[in-house]
Amino acid sequence: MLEYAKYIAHCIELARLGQYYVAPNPMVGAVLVYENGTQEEVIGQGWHQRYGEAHAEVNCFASVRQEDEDKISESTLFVSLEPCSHYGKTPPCADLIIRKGVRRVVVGQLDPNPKVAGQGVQRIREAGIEVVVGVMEKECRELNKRFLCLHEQHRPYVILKWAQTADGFIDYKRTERGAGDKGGALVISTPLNKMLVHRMRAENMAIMVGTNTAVLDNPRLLNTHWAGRHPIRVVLDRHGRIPADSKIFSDEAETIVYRENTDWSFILTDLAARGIHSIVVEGGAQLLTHIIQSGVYDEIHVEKSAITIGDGIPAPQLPQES
Ligand code: AOF
Ligand code: ZN
Repeated sequence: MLEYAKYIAHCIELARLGQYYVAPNPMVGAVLVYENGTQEEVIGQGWHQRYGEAHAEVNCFASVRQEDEDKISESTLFVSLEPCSHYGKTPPCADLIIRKGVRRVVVGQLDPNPKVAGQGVQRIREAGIEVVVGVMEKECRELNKRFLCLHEQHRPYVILKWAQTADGFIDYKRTERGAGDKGGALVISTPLNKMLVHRMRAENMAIMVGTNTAVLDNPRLLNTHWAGRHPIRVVLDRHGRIPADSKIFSDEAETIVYRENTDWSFILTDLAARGIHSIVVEGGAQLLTHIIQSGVYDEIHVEKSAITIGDGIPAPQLPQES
């Protein structure tokens, strides 16, 4: 008897190999296991490697050696997400699975994408193949929390992130770009944390700052210290205060500017319509506070430093535990 959870856990590991390259698609892994009496043998494995390219199941079947082809009909396909049933950038995985004629399919969780949403499983069952759904579902959901948020809540997954001093400030009080009274933005993050911040930029599709941060800090908001892509930059500029030569408009990455409507729920709806499944908000205090008060966010990450500065811009208040 195959231990389903063990193989779905393996699918999740494979899926993660696509982490920085598949957004806004989900990360998906697949394993094909041949069972013969008490013996079990992995005869194929694959994962979704890059947006627009082959799905996990396709790569899994393609990895099967010629001499193992005959074993497919006695094998179980494990896949961390429901196989698709639609013609997208690739043909339906459900049809491929039926054609390959596996004995059983074990699925981590259903795909909430309305183009799939249970139809993949239904089609495979209708072809007479046993389908088991919901193995390691919690772990599969955690893996694709951003993709799930986009399809289930119709907005990107939101992470709020800032660094603060031991006495609760996020920056000096400054009124103009660059040299303030202490010579520019306060550096709170350690080099290690800077790297982790860039990893966060790689893990999420977009990064956002408010007008003051864009004007005073003149940040680039790129991912230069981790693998993967640059995030899409999002900035508010209601009063046209951000100079056109600001680094945020550099051509290394796309930038979305909200000018008229800067309402948080409008922005989330608009980002979702653009297929953006996740966003990190990096400041400043005013924007972070506004979002915390709106209640529409998923995670808050605060880096607390040992330094003190005595006076400055107070860090946002964390929401009260309820
Ligand atoms: C699968 N296996 O490995 C992935 C799936 O544009 P396409 O054709 O790549 O389709 C993208 C959609 O397919 C995506 O939104 C999600 O619903 C599903 N992803 N499905 O069977 C996979 N990555
Ligand atoms: Zn597919």
